[in-house]
Amino acid sequence: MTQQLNRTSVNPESILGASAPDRTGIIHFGLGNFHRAHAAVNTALAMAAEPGDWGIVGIANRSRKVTSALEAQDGLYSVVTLDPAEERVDVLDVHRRFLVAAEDGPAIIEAIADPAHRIITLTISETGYHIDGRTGKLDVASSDIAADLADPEHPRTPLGQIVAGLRARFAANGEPMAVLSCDNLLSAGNTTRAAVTQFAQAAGADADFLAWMGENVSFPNAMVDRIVPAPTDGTRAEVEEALGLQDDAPVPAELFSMWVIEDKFAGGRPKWEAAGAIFSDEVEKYELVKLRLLNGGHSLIAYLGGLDRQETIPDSRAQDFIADATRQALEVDYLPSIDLPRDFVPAEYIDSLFRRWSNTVLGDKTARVGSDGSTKLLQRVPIPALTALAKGVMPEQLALTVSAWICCCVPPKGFEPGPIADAMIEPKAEQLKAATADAGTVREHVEAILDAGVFPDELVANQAFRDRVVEYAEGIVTDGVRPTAATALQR
Ligand code: CS2
Repeated sequence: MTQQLNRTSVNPESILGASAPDRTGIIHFGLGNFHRAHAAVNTALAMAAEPGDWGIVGIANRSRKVTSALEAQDGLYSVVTLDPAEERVDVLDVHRRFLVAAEDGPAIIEAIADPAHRIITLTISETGYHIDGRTGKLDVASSDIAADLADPEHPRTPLGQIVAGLRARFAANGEPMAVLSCDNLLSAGNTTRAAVTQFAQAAGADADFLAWMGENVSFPNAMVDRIVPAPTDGTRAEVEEALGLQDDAPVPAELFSMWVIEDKFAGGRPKWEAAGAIFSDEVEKYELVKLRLLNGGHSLIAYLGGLDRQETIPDSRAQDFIADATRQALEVDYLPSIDLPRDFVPAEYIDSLFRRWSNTVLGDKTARVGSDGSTKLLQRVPIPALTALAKGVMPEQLALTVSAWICCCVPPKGFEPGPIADAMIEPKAEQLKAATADAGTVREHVEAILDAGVFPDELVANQAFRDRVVEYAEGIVTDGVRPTAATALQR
């Protein structure tokens, strides 16, 4: 029988970075694949370069599945780097304790109050911030947030737990702290600060606490980037082949990794630059480049690919009609909306994206990228679309992105988008299905979705844009995705 990966079975030479000291300095919300292949790797490497008390307390959202697997392996797991030119397996040893947000509220609040902890990092996905698409503010009516606001001392959401934890910290010692979002958000730090502050205000926090938070809790902006698919049986097999060990929590990832961070850490930080992270005063520009070109392009590839029944992103991107639509989306619709960082060469960046999207060894799934569309598109589409519309230009590929998302994830009655689209998870599916219950035609269906509060009013009030989204959805339903994409391309 193959031995389990743990501290005694693994060869120390395959451990990435030095083993962290037992003391923890970072509390991380969202123990998913992305965190484990990105910030965790950077932290392990940073500690190898400069030892420090930066072990991580890892908090899973709901289930004990990952935390139990990691606990059984002394917190160790492997990252399998899958690149056409290189494949490698590294073992990470940087998490020191595991909790589950839905169940361990008191322990999480206590951990945030503990002055040993100086940074909170977040990968809770766009959905975890509960942003109201219409107003851009915290959606206090969403059921999870409303439940936490009704009982703010026993919160179950990351936002509620951060606020309760910071209030306890203020009361206990008032030590400074940084809250670092590692999600694909516009101005990630500012957005997180706004969500945390709005939650605190709605929960009745007093002015002294809010003033302390304003001065002592920093929210650095950051751009994060690494394509990390969900693990498969193949990932486990790679680990077993490379290490001769069984790993029940491995993570596959591409070779590319990038992290651009604003250097605003009120309580100190690991030497992340030793791992390749870039500290920059142009973070917001990098965030836009990545959010619009990579993530915006990714969404279009996923929805066109889903409708074309392509299982993976490289298979989708290999279809000429998808590559052409994506290139036009990037060059014509997204690029003009971005104030570029110094020395940034868009053509090189776009070429590198097409290379990364072609990684067949990685085999990223179309359904992964297509999931959570309502909350992802809110970050990617509205501002560039409004920027183009203000110049009198119709952002054809952005309209097509929205139409293709609707056809995949909340399909009009009688339209079968196929198994790939069916596998995409849409967090607002119930709400959107209810909103479209009375729709008879594709136009009525699409308009009901546009009016359901996913996007800002200013965008959905634009009649020309609405008409285009309707037209492309009608085209997809009647003629199919390929002729419809051809129409959009020729305009
Ligand atoms: C993707 C991202 O899920 C998505 O929509 O665009 O997960 C993407 O793979 C990462 O942001 C890459 O850094």
